[in-house]
Amino acid sequence: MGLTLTEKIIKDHLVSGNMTRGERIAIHIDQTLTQDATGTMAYLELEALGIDKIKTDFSVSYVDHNTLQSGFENADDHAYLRSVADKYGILFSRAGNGICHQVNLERFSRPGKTLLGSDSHTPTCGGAGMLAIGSGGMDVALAMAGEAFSLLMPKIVKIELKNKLRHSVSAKDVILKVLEILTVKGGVNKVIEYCGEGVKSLTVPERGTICNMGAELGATSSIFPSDEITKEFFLKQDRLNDYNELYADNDAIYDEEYVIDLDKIVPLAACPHSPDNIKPISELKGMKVNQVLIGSCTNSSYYDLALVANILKGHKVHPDVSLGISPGSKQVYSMIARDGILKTLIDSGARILESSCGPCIGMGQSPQTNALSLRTFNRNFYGRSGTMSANVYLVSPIIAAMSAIKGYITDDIEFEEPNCNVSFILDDSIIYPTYSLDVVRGPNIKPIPNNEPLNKKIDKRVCIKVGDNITTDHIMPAGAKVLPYRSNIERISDFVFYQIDSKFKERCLEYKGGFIIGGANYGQGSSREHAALAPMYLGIKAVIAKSFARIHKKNLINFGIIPYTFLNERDYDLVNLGDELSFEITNFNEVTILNKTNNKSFKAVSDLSNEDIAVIEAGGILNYIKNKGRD
Ligand code: MIC
Ligand code: SF4
Repeated sequence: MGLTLTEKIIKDHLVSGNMTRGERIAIHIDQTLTQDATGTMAYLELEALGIDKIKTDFSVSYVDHNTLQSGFENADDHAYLRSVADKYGILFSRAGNGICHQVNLERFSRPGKTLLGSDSHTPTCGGAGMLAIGSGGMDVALAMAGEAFSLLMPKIVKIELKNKLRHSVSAKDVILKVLEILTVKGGVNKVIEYCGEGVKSLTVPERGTICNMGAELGATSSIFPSDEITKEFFLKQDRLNDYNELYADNDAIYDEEYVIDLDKIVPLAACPHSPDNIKPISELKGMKVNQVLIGSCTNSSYYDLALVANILKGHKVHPDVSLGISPGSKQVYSMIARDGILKTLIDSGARILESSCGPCIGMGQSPQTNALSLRTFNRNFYGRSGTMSANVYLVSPIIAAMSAIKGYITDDIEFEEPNCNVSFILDDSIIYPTYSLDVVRGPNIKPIPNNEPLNKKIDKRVCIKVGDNITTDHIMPAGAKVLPYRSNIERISDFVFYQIDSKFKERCLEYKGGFIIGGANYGQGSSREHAALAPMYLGIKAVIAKSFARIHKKNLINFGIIPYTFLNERDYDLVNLGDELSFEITNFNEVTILNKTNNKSFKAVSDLSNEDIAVIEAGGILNYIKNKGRD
């Protein structure tokens, strides 16, 4: 029987379990990546594991998120990351070198290898035939320490691409189309594999765009075959040695199959406040635009910016629009400078930003009150831009550039396809380890708070009840006010849920901890483990939801919070804010919970493995490892 791309890679990396869909497996991780906003925690966890140096082929620590330094905190984080990388043998991509996923795709991706990253958009490297998975920092720390990564053997979805994209339609529209079909819940515990004739017309960065936003489907990963196009990319990156060919077998078996005709795709937008709220641009034409932002790990390649320059050439940005552009990497930045593209962008009146995540994570560039902001990014969650009244639409760089000129949403400016057959500039800012620095710890870098072992008799109150598709941005917001505290859990816990319920922390303190009640797909979005760690710090014992997003569920377990689902979804209606819930755990995977406030009972279930249970009983993975003793 033939194998899919995913199965081929998993087979080569399988440490335990067998490749039956839905079964628990563990795989060997070849490479890891972290970024600064999740990295400080990941490296504090790595330090707590007590190893001498990392055991992966290599690991890279990026600084790209918290580069707006409006106090000492972020700069202290950078210094900590640089020193800890040196101590453990990790490559350090300093601030200015670019956004982790763009740089990793350019410089470190390898077809057929596994990559675990403490960022949900890690699957971007699937554009070069890697099995790249996002996770919490703890899982990345464990992978660096040589532990296998455990996951459910994913279902595998085949998306066959036919024909070619038309002029004015781009890779971004392809993934928006997939989001329209599968929705933000459609990819949970699945890998999306792309194949077919249409794949050949997409460059590696375009494939990267499609895999990147697979995160918005909730998918474990997304992957393209490694073919002649991939080879060409590796040749230009002077990394031909890292290339190998990789295709799925013709008789491979998939769990779901879709065919998308690229020729039929039209320019699309994801409307507020969800990446799967898709409408064609033709329905949005004429809406007045206040801000346009081009960049992020989704759309910041040389090709994207060359395209934008070809549209902006000879035009000025509309007086009512603020256009910001961030190149994805130092490589892209220096190439657009060399080729005159940067000058065209500057001449148009665009504001050129640092090569980092910037506005995508709310680090600056919050739009004006009630703004319509067009972004080439991947997330338009409520409040993520930093302006609660703003409406963010996600579009391709083509639509973004055209609308910046006109001041309203449009798709009808003539432009020529850019010539992207140019040489790459390979001078990156990676610092190689010397194993000689002492770890530098500024005053804002606090130890990871400890959790108590679980008391199996739980009688506590509901601290918050939320609806469907709650993101980790709702739970633990980002932005310039909050991100400086990513290495200080006590301080960051002030902000848990604060944009949707400013009394949450107060209630947790009053009730001495308790429960979160969630709807479907609870914890979608970012991999930030702070969305589990800070609630743990506030005494949350269990989240009872209709269903969970993959990464967040694992993060809850890692920090000793039980992820329960309602056996009957309608029992969600039996619980309200402030209710007192009581249960005793005899069988972890099924409990009867008594709601003492209305005297009604309901069942909650979980699919925890024996190891997950032991981790939760210990009060989290760090206690579990401490108790067990590292081999
Ligand atoms: C994001 O896009 O939300 C982030 C910021 O990159 C996160 C990681 C984080 O919260 O630090 C992600 O996607 O995992
Ligand atoms: Fe950075 Fe935005 Fe990409 Fe997250 S989605 S890694 S914040 S650019």
